[in-house]
Amino acid sequence: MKVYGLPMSTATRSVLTTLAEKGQEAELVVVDLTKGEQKSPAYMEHHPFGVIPAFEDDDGFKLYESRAIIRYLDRKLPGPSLTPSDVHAYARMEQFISVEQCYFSPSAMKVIWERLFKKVMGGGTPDEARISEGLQGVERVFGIIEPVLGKQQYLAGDGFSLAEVTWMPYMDFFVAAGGAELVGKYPNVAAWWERVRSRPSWKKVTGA
Ligand SMILES: N[C@@H](CCC(=O)N[C@@H](CS)C(=O)NCC(=O)O)C(=O)O
Repeated sequence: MKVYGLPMSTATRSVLTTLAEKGQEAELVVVDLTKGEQKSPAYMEHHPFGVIPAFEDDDGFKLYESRAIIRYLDRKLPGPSLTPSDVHAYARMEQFISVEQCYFSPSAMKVIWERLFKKVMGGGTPDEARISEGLQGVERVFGIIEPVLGKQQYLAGDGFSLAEVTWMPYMDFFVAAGGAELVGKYPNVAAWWERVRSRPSWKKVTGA
């Protein structure tokens, strides 16, 4: 199996975390975003939208979009299932993957981009209005998941699932971008984050 991406990329990290949870390895083919390699014709054979990650299975099957790749890997590979069998827990998992994609990550990324990535990419000084917009969005999301995580250990129920896999990369960068104080205001979210970030899979992926 081959994963085309970068170890620091959020979406690549979801794929690598899924592989680690399943106890599997893939070859990581580095696509250097700083050199614009994601837009090269050779890479766009793997991902027509020119972003990372992309995946290629041993039988030549190609797939792009991290959330599709993680569902495929979970379904196909041996190892513990990251998709609940209970129909309600399954629906909750899908709900919280959607919450991550539609509400959490877009807000968290405003803070992450302005405070962490903008400088590295030579994009100028942080835009405080955008940061505050991002923080408000994250606060709204945390306010919604706080009571959920007061009743259960994980987003879908009592087991770690693909929902966590999609949230973890953005949570990690959000905390690194000064979001720890906000996380600390939500005790159940903070306890959940401690629980998931201490997993061996996450340590392996982040080198922590
Ligand atoms: N929806 C895509 C998003 C992929 C994405 O935005 N990747 C970023 C890195 S995490 C990227 O390649 N950015 C470079 C670019 O936009 O040119 C997925 O989940 O796979």
